[in-house]
Amino acid sequence: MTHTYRRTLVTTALPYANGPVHLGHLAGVYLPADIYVRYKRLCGDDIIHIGGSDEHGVPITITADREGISPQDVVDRYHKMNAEAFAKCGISFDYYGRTSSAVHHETAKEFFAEIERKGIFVRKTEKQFFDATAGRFLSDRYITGTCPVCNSPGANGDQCEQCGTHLSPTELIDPKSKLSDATPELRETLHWYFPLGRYQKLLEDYVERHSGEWRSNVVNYSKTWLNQGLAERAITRDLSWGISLPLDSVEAQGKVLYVWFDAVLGYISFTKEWAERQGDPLLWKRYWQDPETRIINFIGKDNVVFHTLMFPAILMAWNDERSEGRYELADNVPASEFMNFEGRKFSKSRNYAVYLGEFLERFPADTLRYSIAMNYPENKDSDFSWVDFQNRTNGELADTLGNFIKRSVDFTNARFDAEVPCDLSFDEWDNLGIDWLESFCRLEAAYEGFHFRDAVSQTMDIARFANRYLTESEPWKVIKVDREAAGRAMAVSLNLCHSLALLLYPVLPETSNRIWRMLGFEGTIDDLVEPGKVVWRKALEPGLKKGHKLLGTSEILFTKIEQKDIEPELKKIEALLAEARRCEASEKQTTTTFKPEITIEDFQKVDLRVARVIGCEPVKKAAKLLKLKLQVGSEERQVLSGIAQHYKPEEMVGKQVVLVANLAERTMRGEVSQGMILAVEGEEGQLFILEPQGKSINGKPVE
Ligand code: B3M
Ligand code: ZN
Repeated sequence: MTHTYRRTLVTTALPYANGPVHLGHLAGVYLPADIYVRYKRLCGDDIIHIGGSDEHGVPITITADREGISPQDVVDRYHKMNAEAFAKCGISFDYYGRTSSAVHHETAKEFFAEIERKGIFVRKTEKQFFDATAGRFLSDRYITGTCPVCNSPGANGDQCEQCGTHLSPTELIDPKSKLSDATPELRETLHWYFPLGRYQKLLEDYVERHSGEWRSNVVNYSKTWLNQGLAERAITRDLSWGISLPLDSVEAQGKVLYVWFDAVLGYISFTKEWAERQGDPLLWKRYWQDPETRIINFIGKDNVVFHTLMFPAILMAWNDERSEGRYELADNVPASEFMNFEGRKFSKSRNYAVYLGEFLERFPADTLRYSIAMNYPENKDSDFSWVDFQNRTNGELADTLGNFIKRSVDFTNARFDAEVPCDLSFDEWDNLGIDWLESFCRLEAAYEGFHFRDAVSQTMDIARFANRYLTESEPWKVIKVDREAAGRAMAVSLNLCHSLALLLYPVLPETSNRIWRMLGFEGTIDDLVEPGKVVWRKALEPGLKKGHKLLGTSEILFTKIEQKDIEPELKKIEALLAEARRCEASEKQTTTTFKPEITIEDFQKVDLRVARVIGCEPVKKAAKLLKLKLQVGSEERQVLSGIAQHYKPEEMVGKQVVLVANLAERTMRGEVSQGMILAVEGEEGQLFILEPQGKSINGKPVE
């Protein structure tokens, strides 16, 4: 990037305030953003970090219904809990807002009204399920029924968790309202749609312009959507919780903005609230409406298209026909992959998670920040495990870093009267064995490229070097014969402590401040940062002069984690894993008992035939489905089968399969399926289709 910016605005995805944030959230979004922001602050950049709670949306009303409390109670509880956990973890937001605030409601309404005024929205009447008992329209998540693809009960109106197929509620077999258990009826309702297609070209240019710089996952997700052609998306819902439409008309009553339409605008509202708090209410405009500001949205991979397509499209609609007050689009959208936990995906619904707040009650924030940074899921999913956490804390933090700092400070306190014994020349510093300039360039490149694991491990290499230096110089022996040489070794060591305090600040802020204090500085490193002041580069030089007074005492920076400390955690994991497995097993309904007995006549009702696959293609928006064209004797059939994760379309063509030929025809995803093919499920959920062997058996019955 050749462009230089005057200031940077960092935003982090707004977690739903319907549950505590867990380590997966921290790893993917908040810690990397905080590391970046702290680094830039040390560089003297004008940078702010804006985040907050997403307090609308169906997940919140579902939690409220389940617990028998109001949605407001839910968001009050989790907003507070998450804000506190982040603070305890050292995530240094400049502002942490909430989308239930008045400023946010106004901002979102203003956007809606402006786009409505320009006539950009499309209105459409559609049929939607209505629960007559509860007197409410039902959003997708409020409807449950049997999955039309895999037949498992308890599928949601938007997706079957069992086979993963995305559904619309009308596709469910025997739909029921989750509110009352009543069978919902279809009623007409009017909704506002945002025509994303109107901005197709502009969005293509936007993504293309950044495709060399953005992460490939971000570019790929965005392009997949663009290549399919952007459709209209409903941005209103029939719900009582959310931001009501700023319209007086009867049709607008009882409707709220779709949560994603309002949530992304939260970044703007919260910047306004921050500006207000700075005593300069218009300051927010400099961060959103000035091309000289660099905007970076840190998110997880599941939020990509909302940030690279939908949010920009909303801003484009606002900017339409405007010469002033135009919003700038994000310059980068670093999306992480997922961090798993002990080899499995975090799952809130299964309670398979370690929550941030709870973790920090047991272990210090910096040890967590370090372990997570070293497992940052930058390009691929990573894993957090207790043993890895223990090893890194004990080995890298306690034995290497902590040990080095304490030995340096203690020996100086004891033998040199807590004073830096001598000055170091630049030559001496440069000849230590670290190429400072080169290291700095590499570190800076790592931070600027969002390669946080690299940045932190390079920093740790310097700590390792320092620890080795002290051990090998043996000042405790040398001092007996050559006090000056020992003093020189201590001056080097203390200056390395000074550099490390600064270099570690982005990832280990609390530790850095503690080192800073032991080195005899008043205040903290946080106090040093201010826009325009370059603190970062001070780490390049020997910053402690002869006679500089240390604090005179020392502290242990990291306590080792004993086996007994993590034993309960390991036990808990075992229990959670067992529970998750039980859940899965019962969901899969794998029974060792057989189905009830049938007669031969019953069996003969099923017409099984050998068929050959003569064509096969994927099905749009159904990640698990393949559409098969089958030759069955003289007849051709079309069958949809949930095997897309296990077989490629091209490898299916030519295979002989067993077809249930007299199954009633069914429509899913707008495609008819005339029968089903037989398959068996393997131990890890993989599917094997049955492939009868033999020549000239096509169309023959299987008996
Ligand atoms: N709350 C979804 C999520 O937490 C959503 C993010 C909003 S970012 C504006 O994954
Ligand atoms: Zn299913």
